[in-house]
Amino acid sequence: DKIGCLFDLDGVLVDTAVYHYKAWKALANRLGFDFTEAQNEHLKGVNRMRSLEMILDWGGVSKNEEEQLELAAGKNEEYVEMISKMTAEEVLPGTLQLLEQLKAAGIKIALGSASKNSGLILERTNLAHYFDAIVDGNHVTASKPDPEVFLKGAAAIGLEPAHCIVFEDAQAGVQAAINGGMKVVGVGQQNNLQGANIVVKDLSEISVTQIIDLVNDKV
Ligand code: G16
Ligand code: MG
Repeated sequence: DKIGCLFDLDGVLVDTAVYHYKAWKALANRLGFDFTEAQNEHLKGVNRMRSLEMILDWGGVSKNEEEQLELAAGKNEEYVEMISKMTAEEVLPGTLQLLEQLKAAGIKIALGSASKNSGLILERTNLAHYFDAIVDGNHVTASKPDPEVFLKGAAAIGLEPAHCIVFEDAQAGVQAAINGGMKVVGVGQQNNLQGANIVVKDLSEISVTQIIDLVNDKV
């Protein structure tokens, strides 16, 4: 049977968390409070407006909806300026090899990201051509751990969720995959990836054979 791979973007294929962090920190500082890297961890996989709400909450600052939209737009402008300078060298270890091997094996590849900037990031890092489908923050309404982004990804490549495997670096994303009835490879550290079927440090640690076995329940 055909199988498909659904990739999260930030933290799995590239590390954009550092750019999100810089832009959010600048916003917090303008509002008169600080924002730490530990707090930034909690924003991984969380969409833009929800991230802003959490940051304002941590800073004890309240803003109305119009002000929130303006703040989010300002942060995004700064973030886009940074990611516009990204290069293919920022692709995380093992990514190209795995994507090449999946293509060669006839396995479908889709993106399942919360980001509304995924198109720009994939173009800048030369990854766009590997994808049979892209589902990102522009196509979904519910944030991870809701499975919407991955269910739409599976549908876009014409496969049942049970025939798909998700690659995620965030707990909310692992949960989204489980909620959608998919297998999950956690990328990063075990303690942030509860419920993942396998955890790897990066994509260099997983092979196409392991992926096929996992989807076929041989692991
Ligand atoms: C990414 C990041 C999140 C970010 C979200 C929305 O998700 O992990 O920190 O808040 O996208 O990004 P944007 O502001 O560009 O729409 P993922 O799902 O790729 O890990
Ligand atoms: Mg992520």
